Amino acid sequence: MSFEEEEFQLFASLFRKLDLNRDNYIDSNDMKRALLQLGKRASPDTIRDIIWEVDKDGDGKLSFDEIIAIFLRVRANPLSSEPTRLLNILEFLMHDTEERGTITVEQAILIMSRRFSREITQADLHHFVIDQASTTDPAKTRISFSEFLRQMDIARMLRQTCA
Ligand SMILES: [Ca+2]
Ligand SMILES: [Ca+2]
Repeated sequence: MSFEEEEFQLFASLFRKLDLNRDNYIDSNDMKRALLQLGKRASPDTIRDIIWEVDKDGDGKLSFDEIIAIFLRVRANPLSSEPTRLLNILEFLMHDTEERGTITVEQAILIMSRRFSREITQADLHHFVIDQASTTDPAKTRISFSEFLRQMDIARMLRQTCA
């Protein structure tokens, strides 16, 4: 499993950014705001669930260590049934540095390649909803979080059929 220094730094700085009340935890409020940046209005139950899935010590909030732990578990075994809702949110936000609620197709491809330890080739791109990506510049075409989630599902299926 690879965990690149650059990713670790990005995670650390995103964690600091999301931790609005600076208590070194991501709690429901922090998560609510993160989701709003993605254009998602989640119910309190949904937010609690997303946290609960990876809240190892059960205190209802996420420490940096708990987040890194789930990241490493998913990276080690990307096709397992480990929860990925939180990671999808965080990895998207890591690249949405201007807080626009979108990332570029190129960034999405990078996330998918890292998640599934598989290079997403130009030939794969036609499987994705982003048909225009193969014809326009992937560095300039931007996608929403919902679109990103759809593509992560497709990338996972592609990986499964090749595994
Ligand atoms: Ca906090
Ligand atoms: Ca916790």
